[in-house]
Order: sequence, then structure tokens, then C-alpha cells
Amino acid sequence: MAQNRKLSTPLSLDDTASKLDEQTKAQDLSANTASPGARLTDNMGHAVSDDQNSLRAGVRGPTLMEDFLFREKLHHFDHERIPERVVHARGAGAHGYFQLDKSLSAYTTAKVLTEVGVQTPVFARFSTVAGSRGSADTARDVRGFAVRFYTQEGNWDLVGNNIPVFFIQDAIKFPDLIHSVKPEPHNEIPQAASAHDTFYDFISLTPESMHMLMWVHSDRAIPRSFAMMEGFGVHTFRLVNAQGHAHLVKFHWKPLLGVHSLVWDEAQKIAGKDPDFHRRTMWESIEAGQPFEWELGVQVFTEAQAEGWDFDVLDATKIVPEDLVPVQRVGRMVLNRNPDNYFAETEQVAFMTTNIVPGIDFSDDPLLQGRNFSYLDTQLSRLGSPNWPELPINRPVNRVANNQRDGHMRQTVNRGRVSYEPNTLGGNKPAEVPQARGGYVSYPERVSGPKVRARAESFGDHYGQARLFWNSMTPVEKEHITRSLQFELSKVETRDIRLRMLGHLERINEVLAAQVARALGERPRVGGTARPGGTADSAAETAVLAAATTPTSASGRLHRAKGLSQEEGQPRLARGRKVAILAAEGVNAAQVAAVSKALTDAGAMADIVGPHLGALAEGVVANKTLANTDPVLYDAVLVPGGAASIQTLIGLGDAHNFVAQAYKHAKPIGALGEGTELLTASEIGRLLRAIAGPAAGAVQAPAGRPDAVQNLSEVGGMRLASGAGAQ
Ligand code: HDD
Repeated sequence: MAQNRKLSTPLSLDDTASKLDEQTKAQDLSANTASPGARLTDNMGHAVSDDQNSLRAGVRGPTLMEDFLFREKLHHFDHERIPERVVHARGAGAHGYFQLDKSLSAYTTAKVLTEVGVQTPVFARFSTVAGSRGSADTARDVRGFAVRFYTQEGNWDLVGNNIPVFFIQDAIKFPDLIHSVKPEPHNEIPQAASAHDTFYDFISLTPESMHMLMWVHSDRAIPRSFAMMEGFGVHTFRLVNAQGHAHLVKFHWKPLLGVHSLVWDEAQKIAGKDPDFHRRTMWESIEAGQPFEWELGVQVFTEAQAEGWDFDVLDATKIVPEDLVPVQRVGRMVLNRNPDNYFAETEQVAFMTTNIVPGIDFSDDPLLQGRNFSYLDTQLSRLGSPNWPELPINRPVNRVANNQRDGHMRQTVNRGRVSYEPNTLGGNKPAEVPQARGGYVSYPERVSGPKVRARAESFGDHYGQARLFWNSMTPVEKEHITRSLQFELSKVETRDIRLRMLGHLERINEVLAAQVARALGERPRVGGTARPGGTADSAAETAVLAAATTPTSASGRLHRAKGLSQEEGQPRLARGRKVAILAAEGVNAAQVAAVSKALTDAGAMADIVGPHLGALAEGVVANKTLANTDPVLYDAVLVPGGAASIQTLIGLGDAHNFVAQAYKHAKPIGALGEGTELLTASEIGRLLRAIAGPAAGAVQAPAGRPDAVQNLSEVGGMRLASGAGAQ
């Protein structure tokens, strides 16, 4: 443990790093883990005899200044908080590894992308953008998707998002964008929400944001789980091979569980019922031995290819459609270890876009170029000292050796008198590393041009890919985007801003704009397919909305692109899903056992939700109650039989609400044996009879949820359970 280190074993990065060369990052971090000792001491090592009372002059007298124990304890406490991140303040992280399956040596020299089978330790942090550190996980927002690879060639940080494009093209607009979305400065309202005037004031004056806006109004902005979202490096990066030849690349993370989302009403309710919903899901899943997993994908292309497209690959508001360049899957990231300490690891991790390794380089994307300044800069204000790279979570696993010295909170005890280069007194070490031996050399891109403040004309199409995205959505996805825009824009109080937004939507899709216009009480310019109230609530209107597409531009000549819809082509697994088993005393224990086993076998989790905690039948223990949990926290609900159990549940309003709300959110609801009686007694009984008939068993989820697990037989073998026939 650190406290027991002798001074003769200095905390030299040289020394620790050479040891770390043979260790994994996991071992590195645990070496810094302080477990509680047996003896209570202050920070100077003095044993404490009384931690209950401050030192006073008489039992009822004033506290004495000489109480160094009290003062030290309060001094530390008073300084425990550090500034939260100005964006992405709320996040959760996990450790794991990345393993390459397919070498990219044709394109890059980076060992992490060429050494097949090698496991590189990683730390990933997922975040919302706008909310502060204590805000709710399920706000409608972009999710940060930041991954650090602790490679043998230094740290490589892929600081991405779960959306492949961004609001702005030039980093000089980032402070304006963020000021507009953050709570308004006069009253600090609203928290973690973009549905307010300042955001749409800025957005409506920034047409380049329209493509991103379509994504944030889609279900991508309310993911079901971190494990069910894609990640994107967003920018075009460069890969450089051993011959010095460059290719351009976009990085992707593809979740093994597929891309799935909440529905908006559910997301809002979860924000109150369990603001930690996403971080809890990740924590519990990893603790249960179910890692979060993604495949790393790359789209590799040449400058010459890019020149042929009708959009600019340096423009971060554009994707490279997968139809033009397929995503090759080259490796897998497995997050399988929760942090030991949130502050030490998740809060103090300092990602930087400038953390790259030989063989990977930047492009001239002006957003990336600006980010390359911002991340280093922000760490100093957040972490307070230029020595933040010494923190265990930030330290690379390979050797660090240079002539940087001193500064606040310096941990390293550098030996010797040489801290400059060139020198003879220290054998001129540490010495520069030639490129052939792994020294970083920037790609010698030829650059010339007048010094200007101007946007390239090739960045000029702001609507083409917004249309491409819209056209690529399925009917239900289109309806969700429409409803989301109706919701957010109806909260904008300034009519002029709402009208400006409608003007942009008209350029994306007329029917979409008409639907939103009606919800805002405005006359649609075209179509008239919408009605007051705004939603497409008749079959005919839904059909019109679904069919509505618009010719696109800036799309590589595509009208629709694959990989954008999350309803099409995504695996729908029981794995990672959570089921509520509603039960009361006298529940059919055999059915509960069979269902629980089937769920566990399929990698799903289950809670037994009862009127109270504790035993309900032989071997059946409620771990949640109708009062302390809620259907919004589950993917499906199952009601096993047992006459006494069902009679109790039928008498409880909360049980009725439980199934009704699950139904409202289009979740599968299943019943076994007498369990059907609860469903028929509840207000959804009529509907359920219409859909499924009076028979027991799994009920098809109603439409309206593009990516719901479609029926209970897909949720961990419910069919098996009902087939077990233990009624
Ligand atoms: Fe950023 C944090 C992702 C544009 C400036 N950003 C931050 C994080 C993520 C991203 C995931 C959280 C990292 C963590 O978990 O600690 N940011 C993006 C993406 C962008 C982007 C994908 C566009 C493609 N960001 C962007 C711009 C700027 C910044 C244009 C400034 C010019 N971002 C920051 C920052 C943060 C940050 C202020 C806050 C905390 C931090 O860096 O460490 O420097």
C-alpha cells in the first residue's frame, strides 16, 4: 500500500512504469487501492483516540484551535469538491479490455490495431452532455462515449458520442452551443433539457445543426442502456502505414446487444423513479458477470474516394453512409470490471482527443482541431495541477520519462540533477525515439493556403443528410421524431423562434413540418395532413407521415442509407433485459422457479416484485415491492399463477397500475395460469382480450415501440416457462 512505501522506494514514474510494463492496468490501479486499515489515523499517521468529540475547554465549553484532528478533518472535507466537467458532467465508467481480431496493418502501424489477439486494457466513460453531475441519466441528450486504450505505445483516447455527427462545424462555436443548451443563466432552468428558448434560438440560427437535430429527436437520444447504443469517433481520422501511406478512417462501436431505446414518456418517468438508471444497469450487469460489449468497426477510405462525394469528410455534421464505405468489424471491447472508487477513476479520468499513438493521426476537421486545444486546457481547471497525468487512471501503462518537473502535487520523486536536454551529466537520457523505433511522427500532409476566417463551400449543405436520416427511418421512428419535436418546440416560449424552427423543418420534410406546425398552433404550409393536437393519431395520418420522404443532397447520391434505422437489422436479445415478476403470498413457486431459470439462462435479469419484501412462497423471495419499484424500470412483466397471490394482487391498485403502465409503454406482458385473471381484471383486460384472446401465455407487444422485445417468448424463454405447464 502507498502508505507503507519507504522513501528509499521513491514514487518514480521511471521505476513504477518499468514495473507496469509487465502488469495490466487493472493491477496498476489496484496497487493504488487503499483498503481501510485497522487503526484510525489522521493524514499524518497519528493514531486517533476519539473521533466523536472535538477538543473543548470543558464539556460544555468552546472548541479549541489546537484541535488539529478536527481541523484536518474539516479542512479536507471543505475541499473535497472539484469543478465538474463543463460538459459531460454526469457519467459512469467501467474497465475492461479491447482485443483485436483482424489486423489493420495495411493501413496503420498502431500496435493496438495490428497485433491480433492482444488484449489492451481500456477504461470507458459514458455521459450525458448538458446536465450537471447530479442530473438524471435518461434525459433526452447525446451520450458521450469515451474510450481510453492503455496501449504499449501510450494512451489512445477515442472521445466520441453515441451519435455520429455534431451540431457545429467549427469549434469556435462550441461555447455558444453549450451556453445555449445549459440552464438559462438568469434562473438556472431547465436542468438537463434542451426544450427551452435559448437552445432553439441558437439552433434556429445555426442551420448546420439540422442533421444532428434529427438524431437528437430520434430514439437514439434516449438509449435503453449504455450497452445498447452505438459509439462513433465522429471525426474523420487518418491511419498511416509502415510505408508512410495514409488512409482516412471513421471509427464505430457496434453494440453486441443491438441499438435499443426507451420511449419518451418512460424516459421522463425513469428520471424520477431512478435517476441512476443507466449507471445502475451497467454496474449491476457487470457485478452479475455480464460484461458490456461492442465490436470496433472502421470505415477506411482514401482522399481520392472522398473527393468524389457530394459532402466533405472534414465536416463533422456529415456521416459517410455505410452504403458508400462498409463498416469492417475488427475487434471487440469488453467492459467487465466496475471501478473501485468513482471519484478516483470515473471523475478524475481526463480524456483528450490529442491522446493518439503512432500510426493514427488527425484530419483537418476544424471541430477536431479545436477539440485538440480544449481537452488539455480543461483538465487543468478540473484537476488543478499539471501533474494530473500522474493520477493512476490517467497514467499510461508504458514508461513515462521526460524532463518535466515540479508543479502542484507532484508525486514523482525524480532522482539526479539532470532535468534538461541535451545533457552529458545524465548520458543524454531520456533520449528521443526515432520513428523506426516507435517515436511519434505527424503525417507530412502538404498544407498551404491564405490565412482566412472562412468556411469551405463544401461544408455548405445543411439539409441533405438531415433528409437522408429522416428518409431512412421506419414509420414508428418517424412518428417518434415528430412527437419529440412537437414536445420540445411547444416548450419554446418565443413564437419567432418556433417559426424559424418550422422553416428549417420544412426544408427537411414537409409532412414532418406540417405535423409539428399543427402542434404549435400554426398553419402548416403544405399538406394539411395533420390535425390540432399534432400527433398522427389516425391510421391514415400515420401512413402519410410514414410515407413522407424528401429528395436528398449531400448524401453520396443515396435517398435512404443503411445502418441509420434502429428498428431494422438490430439483434433483439433477451440478454441484458430486465423482467418484473409480479407476485404475492401463495404464488406458484414452480412457475416462478421455471421462469427465473429460463431468464437467467438467456442472460436476462428478473426482480420479484411483491406487496412487501421477503418470502412469498417456498423459495420465492420478493426483492422489490410495488411501492419501491416501477414498471418503467423493466422491459417486460410476467404474472405467474397461484390463486391466493392473484387474489391479493387483484385487490391492489398498484398491481393494476403496474400492468397498465407496462402496456402503455408497449412492453410485453405475460401471464401464467391464474395470472391472466389480474390482466383481465385490470383496465387493459379489454384490450388484451382483443389482442390475444382469453388464453393464458405471452401477449404480443402492441405497436409503437420500434425495438421492444416483441413478445415474451423472446424474453428469456417465457415460452419454455409456460410450456413447462406448471399452472
Ligand atoms: Fe467534447 C468532454 C465528446 C466536441 C470540449 N467531449 C467530452 C466528453 C465526450 C466528448 C465524450 C466527456 C469525456 C469524459 O467522459 O470525461 N465533444 C465530444 C464529441 C464532440 C465534442 C464527440 C464532437 C464531435 N468538445 C467538443 C468541442 C469542444 C469540446 C468542439 C471544444 C472546442 N468536451 C470538451 C471539454 C470536455 C469535453 C470542455 C469537458 C470535460 C473534458 O473535456 O474533459 O474539453
